[in-house]
Amino acid sequence: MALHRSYLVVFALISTMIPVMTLAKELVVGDGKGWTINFDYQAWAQGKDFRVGDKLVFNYPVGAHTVLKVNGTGFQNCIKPPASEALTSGSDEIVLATPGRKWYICGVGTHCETAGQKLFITVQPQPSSVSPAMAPSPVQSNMAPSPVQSNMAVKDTVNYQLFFGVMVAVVTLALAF
Ligand SMILES: *[C@@H]1O[C@H](CO)[C@@H](O)[C@H](O)[C@H]1NC(C)=O
Ligand SMILES: [Cu+2]
Repeated sequence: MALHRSYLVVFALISTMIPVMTLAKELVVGDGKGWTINFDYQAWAQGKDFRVGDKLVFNYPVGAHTVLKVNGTGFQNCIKPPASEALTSGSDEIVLATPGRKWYICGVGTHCETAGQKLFITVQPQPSSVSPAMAPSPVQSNMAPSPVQSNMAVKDTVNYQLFFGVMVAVVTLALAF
């Protein structure tokens, strides 16, 4: 019985962590194809949910490609920043730290211009219900209602996940003792 109980306690602890664990995910750019030429990265990004805290992984043979973060103009016209800014490890990881539009291009040859090796994504904010200090405070202003509304919806979802995890934990602990 003691062993059985400790299993339940572990399960309860894991349950409370599930919502936190689902908050960040790893996205392999191009999936199995990786970071390469003649691949439609806009189609790949289509419908995917990019959130602050998520991680992009660019996989490619070392030397074949690089990853450069650029702005919208750089993306449009394939303007390469200095080579010293390039990621070159062949398994480059980028944690999406801020919301908004992000652009990445390859710095090798004319891969960006002629082979479409460029990625554009929009990162959504990831409101955290764990640290209320980070949540947007209700401000009485003339802000457009739509972004506020969508933020609230995301926050509600996260709150629900956390609530569900805590409920499972409480019920499990109640059964254990
Ligand atoms: C975009 O980046 C280029 C350099 O790659 C820079 O010259 C330009 O000023 C930047 N544009 C904006 C709007 O920041
Ligand atoms: Cu390339």
